[in-house]
Amino acid sequence: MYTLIGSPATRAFRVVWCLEELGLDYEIVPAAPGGDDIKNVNPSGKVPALIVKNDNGDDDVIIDSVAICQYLADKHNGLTYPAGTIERAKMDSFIHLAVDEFDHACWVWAKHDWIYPEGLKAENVKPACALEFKKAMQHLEERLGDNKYVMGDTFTVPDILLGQCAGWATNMCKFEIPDGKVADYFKRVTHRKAFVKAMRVRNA
Ligand SMILES: N[C@@H](CCC(=O)N[C@@H](CS)C(=O)NCC(=O)O)C(=O)O
Repeated sequence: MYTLIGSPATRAFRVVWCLEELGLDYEIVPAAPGGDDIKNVNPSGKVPALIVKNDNGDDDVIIDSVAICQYLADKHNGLTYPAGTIERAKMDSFIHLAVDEFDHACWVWAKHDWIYPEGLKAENVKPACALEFKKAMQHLEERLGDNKYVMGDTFTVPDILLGQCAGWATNMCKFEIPDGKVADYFKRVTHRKAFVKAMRVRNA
């Protein structure tokens, strides 16, 4: 049984989706960013965190959604490839695409839309984020080719990260997903059973 700290409306959703894909048992402590529940385990106050019981029965804590998803994937032997293989390196580079280009554009947009106080919101940052996101869409389209998922027929951790970021991008930032291969890809990942279950958990 894993304990996930963080509301599923945040990046914690990635972990919920990952846990559902792997068929694992978990409970959620729907802690708000910056609150005591998360600050007790992560000094930055950022969610999510995962509490894992170690062999001595003590709690270990993993912070950062990508580290958590990759830990679960490695430990439960799904959604990934063994370390030291070419497939793993290629998969990791898609993780960086998700974090550097997708997550970054949405996160900076959010900071300049509703997170920063008025005096810190800069003009033209949000259109710049929209441009960065558009470029990321082109990069994904080129790298995806005719693949079903980013690594081919196998669904892996970066598909979860990209799928969650696409939801953010369209619902929160109102960025556009181009019709064609990329839109079809996002439809495919968000029609998975585990995604639908994770959405039910999120909306409960
Ligand atoms: N790289 C981290 C980022 C975590 C993060 O920024 N989480 C947001 C909520 S989605 C948060 O807690 N923000 C509060 C803050 O930045 O102070 C991850 O992927 O888990």
